[in-house]
Amino acid sequence: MNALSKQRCFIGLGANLNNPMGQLRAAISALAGVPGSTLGRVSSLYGSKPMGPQDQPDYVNAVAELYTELPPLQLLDALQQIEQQQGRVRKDERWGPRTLDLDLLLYGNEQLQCERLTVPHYGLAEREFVLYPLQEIAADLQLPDGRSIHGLCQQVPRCGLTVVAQAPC
Ligand code: A4P
Ligand code: MG
Repeated sequence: MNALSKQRCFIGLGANLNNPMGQLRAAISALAGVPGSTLGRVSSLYGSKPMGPQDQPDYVNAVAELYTELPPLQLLDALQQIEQQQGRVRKDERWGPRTLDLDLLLYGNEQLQCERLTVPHYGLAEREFVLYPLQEIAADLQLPDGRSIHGLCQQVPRCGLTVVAQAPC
């Protein structure tokens, strides 16, 4: 399979435990090593207020572009393996603190729904900590349903989102 047949994907990164900026930097290095894949642009690192329970530290978020020949579930496996390598413990509390969360935001222009995977990611269009980093690295992007990243950013306030480290980190 040649480079032209790779799918353009976007991965959302988030962390709020155990040196979150270091977690994101390590995860970006790990993404560069995913088999059959090439890392593209990486956004700045953004500080964000926690969505969900408020009694947890602020998050650091970013978005990375990845060109891959892996099919969607194999890419999800690779992302979950990186989460595990960086000490991710899945707890029952929804939206609780974590060392590293990797969400598959977009897989080409595909819309996928199965037990393990929903793409586009269900929270993409509402989350400032996803939309603004995505806009930074893909300003002309359109979602599979035709909505533009530019239009979505106009609808979602920044809610205190700030750049804490410039790209590439
Ligand atoms: N899954 C389905 N679709 C996807 C997808 N597109 N990408 C499944 C990744 N995984 C997907 O995920 C649960 C299951 O979702 C996976 O096993 C996979 O098969 P998880 O990572 O184990 O659980 P989670 O992340 O705790 O749940 P959830 O609902 O995905 O949480 P989110 O949406 O990831 O939100 N506040 C700030 N400021 N920044 C953040 O990054 N993140 C969260 C977690 C909460 N608050 C936050 C942030
Ligand atoms: Mg997640």
